[in-house]
Amino acid sequence: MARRSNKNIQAKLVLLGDMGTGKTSLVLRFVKGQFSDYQESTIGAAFFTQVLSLNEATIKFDIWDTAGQERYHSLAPMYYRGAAAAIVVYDITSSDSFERAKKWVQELQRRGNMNLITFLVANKVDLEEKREVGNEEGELYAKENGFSFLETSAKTAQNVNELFYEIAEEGSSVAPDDMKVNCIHVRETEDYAVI
Ligand SMILES: Nc1nc2c(ncn2[C@@H]2O[C@H](COP(=O)(O)OP(=O)(O)O)[C@@H](O)[C@H]2O)c(=O)[nH]1
Ligand SMILES: [Mg+2]
Repeated sequence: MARRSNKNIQAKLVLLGDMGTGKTSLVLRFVKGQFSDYQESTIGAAFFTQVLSLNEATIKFDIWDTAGQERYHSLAPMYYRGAAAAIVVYDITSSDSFERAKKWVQELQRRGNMNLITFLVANKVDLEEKREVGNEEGELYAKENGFSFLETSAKTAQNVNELFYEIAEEGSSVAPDDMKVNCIHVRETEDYAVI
């Protein structure tokens, strides 16, 4: 029986959510293993890449970290259109940021691609004493809307690698077999399949 060769997959990933929820911090924790209490606000959007190796595939993430301010809202479709995965982030110490995350979830459901791998992420769990949004509240909302859910801390690194590994696992499982999935191009092994 022919052995399936190791797959190379390229996946566009977008982070959405209110300003200050920790989107940039999550990306920097994942890409560089760093955290700063004085992270500068993102202007427009920032771009990062990171490669993850799984047993069955190597995934290159093209990560678009958006700014989150309302004035950049009209640019968002440019980032989530054609994306393989979207992470909607809120801050557990801010109910407002949870409300804003719900708006992003609704927007993705209306306008995102049907096969988008979607995560609702409750960040800053290290600030338990300031929590305004309960774990169950986030989890239930995610479940009702077909999103995966994780609580994270960019500060302590809790669940940050897990988040990206889960996305990579999901991405690699859809990449080879379902050619109908939007934006997948499986090419020769040296190239990356774009999902
Ligand atoms: N305590 C704590 N602070 C965080 C965490 N993630 C981000 N921050 C802080 O929250 C602020 C906003 O983070 P930033 O990554 O710029 O948010 P963004 O606007 O969503 O990109 C910064 O001061 C970060 O240091 C976290 O997990 N825990
Ligand atoms: Mg930012």
